[in-house]
Amino acid sequence: MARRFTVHERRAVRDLAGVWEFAFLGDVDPDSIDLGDIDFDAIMAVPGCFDATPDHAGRRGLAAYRLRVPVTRPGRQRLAFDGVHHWCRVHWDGAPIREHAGGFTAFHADVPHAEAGTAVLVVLVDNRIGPRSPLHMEHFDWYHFGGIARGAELHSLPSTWIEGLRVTTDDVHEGRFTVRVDYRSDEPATAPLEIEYDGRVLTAETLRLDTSGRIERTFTVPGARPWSPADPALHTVAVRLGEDDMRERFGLREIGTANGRVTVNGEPLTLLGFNRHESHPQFGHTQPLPLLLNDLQQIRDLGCNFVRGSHYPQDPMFLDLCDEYGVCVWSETIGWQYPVALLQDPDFLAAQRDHLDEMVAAAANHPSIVLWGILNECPSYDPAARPAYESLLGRLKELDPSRPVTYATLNVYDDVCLDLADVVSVNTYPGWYFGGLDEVPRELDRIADHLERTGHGAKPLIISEIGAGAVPGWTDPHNGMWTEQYQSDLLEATARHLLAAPDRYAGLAIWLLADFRTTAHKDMLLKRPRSINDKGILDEYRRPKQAYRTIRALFRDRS
Ligand code: ADA
Repeated sequence: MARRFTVHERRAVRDLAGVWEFAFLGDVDPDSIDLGDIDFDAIMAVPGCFDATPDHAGRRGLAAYRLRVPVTRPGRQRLAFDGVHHWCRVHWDGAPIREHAGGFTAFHADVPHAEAGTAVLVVLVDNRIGPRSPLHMEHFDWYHFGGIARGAELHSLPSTWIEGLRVTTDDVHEGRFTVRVDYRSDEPATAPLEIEYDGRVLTAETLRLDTSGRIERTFTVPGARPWSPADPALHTVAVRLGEDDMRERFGLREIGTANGRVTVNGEPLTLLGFNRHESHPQFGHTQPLPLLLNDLQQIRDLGCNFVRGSHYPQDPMFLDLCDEYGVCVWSETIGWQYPVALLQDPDFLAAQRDHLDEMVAAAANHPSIVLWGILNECPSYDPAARPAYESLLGRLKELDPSRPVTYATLNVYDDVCLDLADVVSVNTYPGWYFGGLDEVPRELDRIADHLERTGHGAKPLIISEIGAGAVPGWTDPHNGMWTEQYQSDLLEATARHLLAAPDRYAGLAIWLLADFRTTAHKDMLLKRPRSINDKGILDEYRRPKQAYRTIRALFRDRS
């Protein structure tokens, strides 16, 4: 996993990023494919999205990637993928070893034993919308790119290895935290354990290990600097267990809610920022480092302290950078207006749950993540959907009781699940999908009044989407819809209204940071000039529109 620090120093890790052999196979059934018959007649970047490249732009179907990998340490091998869209089957020397569905989360594929030499890795990747990838749907408002979109690595594991490492803050003021190490071992074994914090050994002991288990140790480091957006202090924990090791960066901090506000270390913080899609005309869902840095620099330049990762888990490197820059993140599972029938379908829910588990496993140590979210704009107004909300929000609480949970509702007035969320998050488009500019303050008041009247007033309220389309460069003397001026006026009205009442509005995520390609579905295209959702204050190449300057002035002046 591409991170801002070295995760393993003892464990042998090979980065598989580079140019792989490639074949686009088209509309065929993966089960009918004989790997030996594939003609790898092209090459493809990993990480990368094949349907964002000129040769395969917009094509859907099965593709095959191949790489010859040197195995230098015999024994257990682990292939670690950070995200493959939308479905894949991984083969090691011709044998299938793992299937995975859902593109925005990490997974791995293990080979229990490999001899030293060269292994042939083939990954069948399917970017079609269909039953193999139950989380993806055609009518989402974004284009689903396909491919090995995020990083890939080969790990050679020793006979006892660390499976996961979690650090949680117990008391930010006392500097108390717990380190939880999940391990596996081919056989029961005795192994030395060492836990280091910022280069200082906190414990060194010898342990008797079973074939799998969890080691938990709590430490107090008096005077340890807490993490906050104003002072994003980070610490490193390094765990060495036998011949294996793992390190993680974390921040000591507590997130809570009180009196209608989100709190960081007990202090209320108004969350101000944008929704962010991971999409680029040339790279698809792949996020090259300069692009991530660009986004972070513009987010900071705007005076934001908040990003909603719409509508799926964001790139691990983006989260690392948010940790460092002190940007708070709402991390949500993939979702977009799923119909109620899907939310009642046990297979779909099982897939959502697996995906949610993967999101939390990969991202729980990031101090920047202040909120977990699920199911953007799904039918939370329909009692038939409530069990799905109960189950997924409940699962989040079970996996991580330390963070508030939320979901963006499309219809707050009829919502029947608000009691299940710690933070009420409302998507609304006054002045765009309904009413004119004067509707903006009216609707924002109406929402806050409604929540107060219906007994949800004590919960923080985040306006999780609001915005207007603007065709880059478009002006007209009427300042009509799609002009940069209209977008700027609408966002100005929104920001002024919210900034004046921090006790009523705990946060704002403007829709949208940067423009992105939408789905190829006709219903959506007819509402999206250039096939682009253009409610960004940046265009898809990150060039600022007029609203950028407007919001920058308002956000930066707020203190
Ligand atoms: C919804 C949705 C977004 C986007 C937006 C829009 O609120 O959550 O993903 O589709 O509308 O641009 O209309």
